[in-house]
Amino acid sequence: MKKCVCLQFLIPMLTTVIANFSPRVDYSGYQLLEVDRPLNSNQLNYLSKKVDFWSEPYDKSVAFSVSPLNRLEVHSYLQNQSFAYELQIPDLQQVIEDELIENFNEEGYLNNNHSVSKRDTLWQIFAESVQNVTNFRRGRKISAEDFGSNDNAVSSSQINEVVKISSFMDWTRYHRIEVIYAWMERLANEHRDFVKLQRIGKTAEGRDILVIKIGLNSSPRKPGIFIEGGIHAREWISPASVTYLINELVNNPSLTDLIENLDFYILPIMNPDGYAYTHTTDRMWRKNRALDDSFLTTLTQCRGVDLNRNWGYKWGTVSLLDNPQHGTGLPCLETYMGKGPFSEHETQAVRNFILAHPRKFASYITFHSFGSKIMYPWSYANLKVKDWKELHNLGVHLAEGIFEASRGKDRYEVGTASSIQYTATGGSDDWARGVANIKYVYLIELPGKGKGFLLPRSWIQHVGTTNVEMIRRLSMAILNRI
Ligand code: 0X9
Ligand code: ZN
Repeated sequence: MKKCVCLQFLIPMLTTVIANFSPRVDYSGYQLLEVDRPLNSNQLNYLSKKVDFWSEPYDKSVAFSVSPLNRLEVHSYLQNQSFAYELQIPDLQQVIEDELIENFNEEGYLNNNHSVSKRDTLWQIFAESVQNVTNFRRGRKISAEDFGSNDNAVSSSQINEVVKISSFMDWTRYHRIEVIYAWMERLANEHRDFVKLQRIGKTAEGRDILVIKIGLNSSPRKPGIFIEGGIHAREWISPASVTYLINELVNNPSLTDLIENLDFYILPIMNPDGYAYTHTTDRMWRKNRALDDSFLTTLTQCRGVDLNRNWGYKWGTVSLLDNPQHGTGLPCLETYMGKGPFSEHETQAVRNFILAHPRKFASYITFHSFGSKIMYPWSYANLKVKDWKELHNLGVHLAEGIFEASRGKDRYEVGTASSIQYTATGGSDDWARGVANIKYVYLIELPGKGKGFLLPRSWIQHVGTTNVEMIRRLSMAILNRI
């Protein structure tokens, strides 16, 4: 469960501001611990006041972070309760900073000599210029010559920036949204015959919500697959593996069959504001960054809606006494469901795109992290869809594909949310089945490898490859059944 014990977020924020006036949230001294068995209700009761759960407390193993304030107490409690537990990350801040430096460095633009705050400033300037260019040139070719010298809206040096920034894209590190967007722009321009970029909406902070369509001789008669990633900001492996998939579909000739027979609609970053915020300010942020006008939000000024609690199917069927992980009306918690169903730009954009689309999608896949799981509806309650056996068997077939492609390293569990994780309302998966009536709906929890949301970048290619195998199997199954 990724619920917020808000003090835990408030304290690092305040320490940061006081200590060095940096806007970044500081997780110095925070640890990631993992216990080897599920908690009983007393243990859960005690620990939920002291830690922030990163995984479901009733799971086979339970991961949580603990602040420097509660560290000693929690360690001795675990020892007294005879838990065998692992210290997975001794200092979150260290990992976050290493990750930041690595992500900046090899981009070659911001060299090693700059401090983090200097890099942030440089990046800001860079980002603005990318935004200008992409706003201006949507649908046009990225090359300085194409714009002509009398175009005042953007300068050729700005265009060169976009060309440059798009070339940073790879799968050895976690990239900023500007790099990913510039790369998507370039891809669409380089492969105009079968790749199309579409802006399906804008976020509260004005970022584009971008869907890339990949399909040869595309037509509504071909089955369509909709894939969404990055709905939760801190789950960085999701956009990384979804962009890996985009790259393979476009550039790997052995997948030509797939794009000849199916059309893929891929939204790699469903929560652009949240994703950007995890790079600039708080690595552990989950929600979007909206500030709604509900009474409680106005009172508390707490930002962000959990976009996976905001969809309009069985939205808000929770009570205040329920565990907040199901969805909550409290804006300061991490699973705030918003002031109403589809109150958010991001969920509206995807809903409108899917409902207005001339085709009926055969499949809807949403990528999250972490936990190595494949889940099919329903998620809002302990119920199954009527054709659940079919979804289950296909899920097992996908999990086997991942197992083989990972050479035995990754074993995914398959089931409904209530049987292998926890129930929650207002998820995109339930809406895709319940309202859009899409048959093959799966929510994938990618692996955390003991590090949870801070999966080291050295795993990106591994997860990317196993994921491609999963999507290949899914596509073949759909083609055989339709
Ligand atoms: O809580 C979630 O939204 C998902 N887990 S995550 O750790 N990535 O946040 C699981 C959602 C299961 N599906 C739904 N509840 N709809
Ligand atoms: Zn998630």
